[in-house]
Amino acid sequence: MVRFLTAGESHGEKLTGIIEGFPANIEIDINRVNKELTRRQLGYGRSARMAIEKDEIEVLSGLSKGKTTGNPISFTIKNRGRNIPLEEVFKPRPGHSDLVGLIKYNQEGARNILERASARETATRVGVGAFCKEFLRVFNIEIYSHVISLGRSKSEINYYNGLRMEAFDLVDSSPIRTVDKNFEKRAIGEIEGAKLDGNSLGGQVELIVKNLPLGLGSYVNWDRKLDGKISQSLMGIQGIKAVEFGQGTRSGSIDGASYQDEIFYEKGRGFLRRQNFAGGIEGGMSTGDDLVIRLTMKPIPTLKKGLATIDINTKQEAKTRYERSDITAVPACSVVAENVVAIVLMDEFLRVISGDFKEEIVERYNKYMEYVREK
Ligand code: EPS
Repeated sequence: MVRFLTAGESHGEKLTGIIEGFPANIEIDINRVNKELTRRQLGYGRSARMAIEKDEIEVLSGLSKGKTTGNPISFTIKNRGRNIPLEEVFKPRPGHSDLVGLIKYNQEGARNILERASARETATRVGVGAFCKEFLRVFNIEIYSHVISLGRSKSEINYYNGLRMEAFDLVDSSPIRTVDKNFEKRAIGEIEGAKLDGNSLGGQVELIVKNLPLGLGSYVNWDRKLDGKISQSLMGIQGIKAVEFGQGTRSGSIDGASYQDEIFYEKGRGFLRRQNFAGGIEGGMSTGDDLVIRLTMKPIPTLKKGLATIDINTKQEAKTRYERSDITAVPACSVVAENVVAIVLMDEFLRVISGDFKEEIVERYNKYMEYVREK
């Protein structure tokens, strides 16, 4: 339904995104799209590169008078931080794509590999996702994210423990994207420590999606399951090592009677659950409850203190080279995750409630929601 492609290199001239399958007549607020790009650039512990970049969309096609036309949307984002000497890289960094990439593509060094493997590319995917968020807004579908652990520091507050959605207004102004001030202080301390040590940190992000209609995805074949599709999009973010839904990895240690979200019915409200351990997905389909997703990012592989590697020309032991890097990108990953999930949700929405232009989709959505309520 919705296809997209990104192109561009971390220190190339521009990044490019193309989206196809976007219905016509959807209002696009470019300021809001650009705000997503700015949100991705924030966060404590990012590199000096973020002070150089000021990511902004330049739309080349697909919009007219602030609305989509049904034509493919194409846009670019300028790379301002491209004027550094781009030396060839002969000492591959463990944990990055350097070594495997240069062998796989038969390159003399890792430069061409890291230019594309870089998480700079996520600026483009956030651009694509930001357009999709504009579509989801029409149906009141909201995507929230916050950081729930960073390094060894863990937040006391998560979806299953004390989170109040009203508090989310504060997440964007927190340097590590949390409402838990105590955790924020500990995490910043840990980032400072890693900085002094020339080290880096990973962490965990929690995503919550509100007002998703029941029935996106399907159980009928493995490749139509909503959780599978969301997982692939999240695993596609650089550095992600785990994705889980609802109680996720804790599910195996909760007994069956406590674990299942039992079914109740109230006149006027329809079917309902009193807990949401499944995280809003049963049988690969959205239940209509909140979608609850967690993802884990490994620590950044570019370290000031260096790591053991081998010079690919001399085959001698060496230390990795360092210019600049993020100490952590977990807060940025939180924003990236919101936007890549928006792409999948829009696509899956259109598979259930389709249409070529806004007005017909809205009409079909209203009918579908009425059917679900009355079933
Ligand atoms: C990245 C390395 C750093 C990060 C970059 C991702 O860039 P540079 O090599 O220019 O210092 O800042 O992230 C971004 C530029 C961005 O926009 O997120 C890497 O190797 O993955």
